Amino acid sequence: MIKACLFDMDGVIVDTAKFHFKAWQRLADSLSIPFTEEQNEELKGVSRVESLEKILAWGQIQLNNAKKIELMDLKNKWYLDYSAEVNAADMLDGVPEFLQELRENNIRIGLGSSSKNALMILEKLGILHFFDTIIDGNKIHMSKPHPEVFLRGATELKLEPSEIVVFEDALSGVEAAKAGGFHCIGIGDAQVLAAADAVVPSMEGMSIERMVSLVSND
Ligand code: B16
Ligand code: MG
Repeated sequence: MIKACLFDMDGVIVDTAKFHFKAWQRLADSLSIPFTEEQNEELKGVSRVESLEKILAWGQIQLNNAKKIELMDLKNKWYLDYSAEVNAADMLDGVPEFLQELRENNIRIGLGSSSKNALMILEKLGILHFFDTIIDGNKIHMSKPHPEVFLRGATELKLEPSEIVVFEDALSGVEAAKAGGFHCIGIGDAQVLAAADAVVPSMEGMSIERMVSLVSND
């Protein structure tokens, strides 16, 4: 019996993943570190600090903490510039209708995002009121693939992971959901997200009936 859904934000609810990519790419360029879309896949769902550490490791660059903080602030400033105009029209296809259907059927809704900007983005989208709980990068200590973000969501909803479906676009997030004992539907590339119970290309056409049928065999 599915009683709640936990949504990742970047790449599931809204296409802000492209702004994270653009901002990290700009930062990598400024450090003359080559940075591909394939490498970016490894940053999805990963915290800001761990993302920077990975990029610096790829470029074999070592920096002190003060410089790392400066670079993270710069990346976040660029991310905020790129996402400044985000509004309801930027929500990924199928998301508003699915949130509405969940609400009408008393299936609870939570956010499980690594982003420290999640609240601000949900506000811009005008969908804050749908959420019974919001767990974001400000509330967790361990980044995905650690299951903390989703386990905290389950605790706040007072439900077991087996009663919850996680929607994720990142391999780190799918791994986090499965490590926590949740059902998980991957949004995106079936090869990248093979660890999910089922993978669909997008949220378009998502419904309670479809969700239940996708996770019914795991
Ligand atoms: P911030 P999600 C994640 O959000 C992004 O996928 C990841 O690319 C980003 O580095 C991370 O949030 C931290 O974001 O810099 O805004 O705190 O996919 O878990 O919703
Ligand atoms: Mg994501």
